[in-house]
Amino acid sequence: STLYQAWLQYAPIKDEELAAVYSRLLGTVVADLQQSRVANAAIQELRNACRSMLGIVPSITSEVRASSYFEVRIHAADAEEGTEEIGEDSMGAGRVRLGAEGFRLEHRGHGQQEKLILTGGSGKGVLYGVFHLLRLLASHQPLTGLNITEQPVNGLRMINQWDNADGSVERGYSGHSIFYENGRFTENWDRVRDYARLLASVGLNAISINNVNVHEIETKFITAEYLPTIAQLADIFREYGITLYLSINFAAPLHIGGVPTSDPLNEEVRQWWKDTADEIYDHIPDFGGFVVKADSEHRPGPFAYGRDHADGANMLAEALEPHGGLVIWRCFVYNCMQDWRDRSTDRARAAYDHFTPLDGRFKDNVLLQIKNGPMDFQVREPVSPLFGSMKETNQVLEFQIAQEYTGQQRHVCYLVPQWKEVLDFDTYANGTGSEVKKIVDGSLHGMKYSGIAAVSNIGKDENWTGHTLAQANLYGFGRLVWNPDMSAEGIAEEWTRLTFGNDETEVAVVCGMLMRSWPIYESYTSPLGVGWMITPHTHYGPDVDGYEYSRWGTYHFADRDGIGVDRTVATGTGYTAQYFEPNAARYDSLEDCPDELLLFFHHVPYSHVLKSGKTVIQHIYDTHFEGAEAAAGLLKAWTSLAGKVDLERLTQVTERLADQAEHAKHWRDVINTYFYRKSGVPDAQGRTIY
Ligand code: BDP
Repeated sequence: STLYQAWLQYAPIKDEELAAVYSRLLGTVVADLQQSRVANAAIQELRNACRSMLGIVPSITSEVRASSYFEVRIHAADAEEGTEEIGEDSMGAGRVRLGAEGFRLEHRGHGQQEKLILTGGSGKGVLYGVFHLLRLLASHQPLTGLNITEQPVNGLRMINQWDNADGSVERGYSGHSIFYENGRFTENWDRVRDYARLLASVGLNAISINNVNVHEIETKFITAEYLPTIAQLADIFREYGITLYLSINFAAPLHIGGVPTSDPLNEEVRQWWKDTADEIYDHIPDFGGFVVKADSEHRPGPFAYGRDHADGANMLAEALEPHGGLVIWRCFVYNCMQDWRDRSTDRARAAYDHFTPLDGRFKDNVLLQIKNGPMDFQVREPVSPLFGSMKETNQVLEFQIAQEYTGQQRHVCYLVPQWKEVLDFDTYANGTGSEVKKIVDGSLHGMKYSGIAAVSNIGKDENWTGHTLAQANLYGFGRLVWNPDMSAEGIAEEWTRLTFGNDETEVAVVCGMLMRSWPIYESYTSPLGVGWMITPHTHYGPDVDGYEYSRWGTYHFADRDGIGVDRTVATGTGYTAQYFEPNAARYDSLEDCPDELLLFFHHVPYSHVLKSGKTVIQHIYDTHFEGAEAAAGLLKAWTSLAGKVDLERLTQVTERLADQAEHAKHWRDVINTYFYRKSGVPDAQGRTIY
């Protein structure tokens, strides 16, 4: 169905002239694929796509017979290293080296004698090149004069599934897991394969298949009982260039290993992990490694034994090292049982306080995975000060595609613009030009391993993501990680064309909706960077004081006089000092702090005047009235597409947008009422607030 096909619709191309040009070029594929399974999967994709878009099935040959053809080859003899020089890059900026994951796509000749040449640095390069070509076809682009070389900017381009063996998905908003059901694997390999295709089509190359909170059954995934099945999964992903990882339970030796402890410095424990790693690699020779959530939100970890995170991570790294495996150690570590009367425990400070003293102590195959912000995937947060602050440690950025705090895929919230702000943020770690994107692509500090990971937003729902428009976030994540310099609009447009077709009105309407959606969501939820104000545990819907007096520590400190968290050095938690200058001074200063983050860093009276010229209280009222109206506007924009979008998707998205419009009013009323009653300040425009 159109829901299921997501952005791989391969809709028939009705423009006959264009279809003829494409068919002439792609009718014959001259291929030298060196038995690469990945490249062969790519060719299979090409054939299926051509059948669907052009009504032809390209023939595959090893020698040139037609006058026009598509030549596909793998260039680098040493594909692993990928050091072969193969020509000018797309910007004409001299010779470039084609890495193993890179490709070059080139059009030569004209008229009846033209050819298209795809060169991959390896089978994976071919795969990415074919998907690139298919994007061009589906968006009806000309191929004449094509001459591009592309390489992924980030090495690790990873998806984290938060799927549990019982079939539930932690923070999943799209139905149950596609991998598990009632404690077993679904063995719906077709669906898994289609997921692999979706991921590969946007260049993702790694997946961890179980929740970071590892429960009883998943703890045993690293044993002979489960490894044969997991090897089958790894095989499916391997065909699409995707490496499989597992989340592990730090206390596994104790729980399933028959060892009386999980102390990372204990010899028996270390040996157990080594033996376990050996066994895993017997089943999955190219196994990626472990994702670890330790000493976080009641998960076990090295702290129980008086050890630190470096001790814990290095023990696992040592076990994986002989096999080339990686340890991806998460930095989401904070005291979730803190006391709001003790400001020194500011949750925002925690990751930096825990990890920076360990810089230089981690083994080479350890990567620290850091959430984009210091809290937890809020609609607006500053960038985590950990980025750039550990110059001798591999760093991976973690985003959340699942919209846990941004409407849970019932509200539309296109997150690529938010992610871009993070990637473009200058940390000043090495002076001007030390953007987060240069830290996580490894270039700033010359790191061996680095990249970007994100929590997936897919499940068993027919359309994968619950809300069809939420597919744009999964698509956008992959594209952005491939090349962080792509624009959010450009990605939105690509996705829209591939997903809904090339009707210009439709493209403009859908892209416009996507681009407005994050600011709209922000405007009717928690204001000025303060975050939260959501229903505890479910994290859906407004509850201003839900976490205010809770030990989980996500406060806004609103009272009758003012609101905001004082994180300054002089009078607050001192969090601002975790940034490099000039960011530290900028955030610390009430005058210089950007409006959108004001309440994250400062506690101010409601009468405080923002840079916008409005008082804080009036800003709250205005944005909430405007936001609710704008949400209704999204519904209106969408319904204007009736007759253009197929009925299935039209109805489905209409329902969600109608829900969102209603829910936005609810948010508006709850937030405005709360602050009106707290502050007693009436709305300057005299609108009704209850
Ligand atoms: C929070 C989620 C929680 C996750 C945790 C994590 O609410 O379910 O387990 O992050 O990242 O956002 O470990």
